[in-house]
Amino acid sequence: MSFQRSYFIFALVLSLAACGTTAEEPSAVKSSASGSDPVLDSLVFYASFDREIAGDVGGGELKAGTRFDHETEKGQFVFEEGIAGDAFRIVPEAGIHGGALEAGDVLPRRGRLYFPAKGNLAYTPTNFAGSVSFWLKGNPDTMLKTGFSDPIQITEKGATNGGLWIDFDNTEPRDLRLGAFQSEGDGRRMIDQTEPDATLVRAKAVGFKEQDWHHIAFTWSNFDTGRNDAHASLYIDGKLIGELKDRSITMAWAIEKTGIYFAVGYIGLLDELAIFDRPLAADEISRLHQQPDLVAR
Ligand SMILES: [Ca+2]
Repeated sequence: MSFQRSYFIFALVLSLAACGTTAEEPSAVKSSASGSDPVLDSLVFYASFDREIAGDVGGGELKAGTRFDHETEKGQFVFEEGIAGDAFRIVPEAGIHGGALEAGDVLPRRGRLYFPAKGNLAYTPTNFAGSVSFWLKGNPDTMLKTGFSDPIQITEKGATNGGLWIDFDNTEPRDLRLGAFQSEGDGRRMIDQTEPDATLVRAKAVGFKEQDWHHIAFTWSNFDTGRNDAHASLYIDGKLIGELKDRSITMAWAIEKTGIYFAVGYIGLLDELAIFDRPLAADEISRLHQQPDLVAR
């Protein structure tokens, strides 16, 4: 180990010790890391929503688009450039850090915003892993207008046909769920989300209130291996809610057709969306919770 690296780890440990578990010094670790932070090094996509509905960092297309159901062809989609309508806007300084995306209404024809997944997600069809982190402010029990709402849904074909997502379900009060549903094909079947062993992690009656920000994160590994070794974890406000283990979960995405859909049917604020190329450790998820500006530029 080089002196430089030893010094960096020493400085990091000192910084972490100084920080404790409070959020009072949000930039302490980041400033000591100088770009060598393992969390920052794993970042593949980041949307601050500070100034525009677009990605700030990514290896693919950073502009957001809108997808609608085709008007007449069932199961077909229409992709449009840019943000359709006026349901979505950036509210300066309203975020957990800087500005935030405000979703004020739902779009017709199941319209939804997306970032293209290609280049913005470390997808490999033989062993897929990563993490997603973001913040929400809003009350799912009083503000949502649809049966289900997916703040994040990464998919090519649909939520339960190769879908990786966070949703609020249609129960009263609503649960927050992590879903990781295999795609149909090559001997795989679509799993219905009502099945008792559906690949879901559930935070029962999550109870978010209008005025409170909450940090949501999920990690996954060993997807698309073809073995029963997939793993996924859901965290809320830095706390591990639950895990999926020892399942076979295969997305089999055509990545150029896959979207990182966001604020789908959501009403409220969404901020600081970050995607990583590996399953972050629990202490790294905790850092993202404690330091909302950790990946900010
Ligand atoms: Ca922001």
